[in-house]
Amino acid sequence: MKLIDLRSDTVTRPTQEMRRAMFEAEVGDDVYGEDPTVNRLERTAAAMLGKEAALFVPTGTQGNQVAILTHTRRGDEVIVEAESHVFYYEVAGIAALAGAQTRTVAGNRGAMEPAAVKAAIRTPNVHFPTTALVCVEQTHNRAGGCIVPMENIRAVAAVAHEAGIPVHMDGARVFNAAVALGLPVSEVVAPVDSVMFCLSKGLAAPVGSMLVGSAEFIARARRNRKLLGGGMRQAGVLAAAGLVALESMVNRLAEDHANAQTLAKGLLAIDGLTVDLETVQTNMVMFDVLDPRWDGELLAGALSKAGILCGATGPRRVRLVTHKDVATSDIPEALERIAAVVPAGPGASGERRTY
Ligand code: TLP
Repeated sequence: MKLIDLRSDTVTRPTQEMRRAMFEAEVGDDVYGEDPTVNRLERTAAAMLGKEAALFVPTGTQGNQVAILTHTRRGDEVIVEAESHVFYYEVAGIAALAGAQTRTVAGNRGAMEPAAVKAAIRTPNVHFPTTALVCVEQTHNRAGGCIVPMENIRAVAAVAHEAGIPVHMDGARVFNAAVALGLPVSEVVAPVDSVMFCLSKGLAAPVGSMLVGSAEFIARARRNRKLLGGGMRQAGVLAAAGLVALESMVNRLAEDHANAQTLAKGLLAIDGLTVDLETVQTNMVMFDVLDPRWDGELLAGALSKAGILCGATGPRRVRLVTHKDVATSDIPEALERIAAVVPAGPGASGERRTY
């Protein structure tokens, strides 16, 4: 049985072109600033995003945490959306690494009300922490890959900037947003001060993310990357794949978005499942199981046994992610298998799967 891996776009494997570029990469010691391929990747990323400088980091999590560490001091407060990756999935790094406290603001499909962000900003008071940073996420993972509207990001950034507070964007999938919006990525990130984006998700590089911002910010971030153990040496072998990702893998994200649409519409036609089609905007599909015999983890476990790898993201919710290693022709096959599993019920094995 062919496995159709819809767990995440993180599972994408490097292309032949990436492997060739990695094999041929010119390298040096990047901690000394001497790796020409890393330097080229950092210049390319900064130019594409319209910011002054960039830093190559091993993971998206480290990129976000380096950014937060660089923007804050111990005892500061960081405003985060309540379902954001930096808050939900980064092992409490904001507390454990930056020593900062989080203040969550509820979002609507990832979008925080600017008025709620304004209300959450601390005024000077001997009792209060200092609000040092506002974080936004684009696209929003737990909202199902929704695009946070540009006017919302602009309004949230305006509220923060009026109070002299910088804004960091977790843009792990910001290129998905740019492609779906038909905008240059520089425009999507223009309102914010720093951005982390991943090379290793839909763009299919094997490893790596970028942190982008002002030259002064990136110089300080470089020290914090070293502090967190992210100063890599001949990292050009990895950066080479990242350059191919930026040069040749961005436009094809539209195929993943089209596949997600087909998948979502097919799921909606299966009895016992529901999907809010309005939330299917990029390469993710979140569906809910209504059939009371199932819950999200049980269904994700049964689907995975049927060769549709996926995970639960809520009590009744399963996430499917399209990416370059899922072909358009895999979608009808996936739907057929899902349509066979759901009416059959969970059976005895009771295997559970989150992600
Ligand atoms: N997300 C992963 C899991 O960690 C949940 C996934 O499969 O979606 N920001 C966002 C919005 C992300 O979705 C992720 C990864 C990261 C940051 C972290 O990136 P990595 O995995 O490179 O540390």
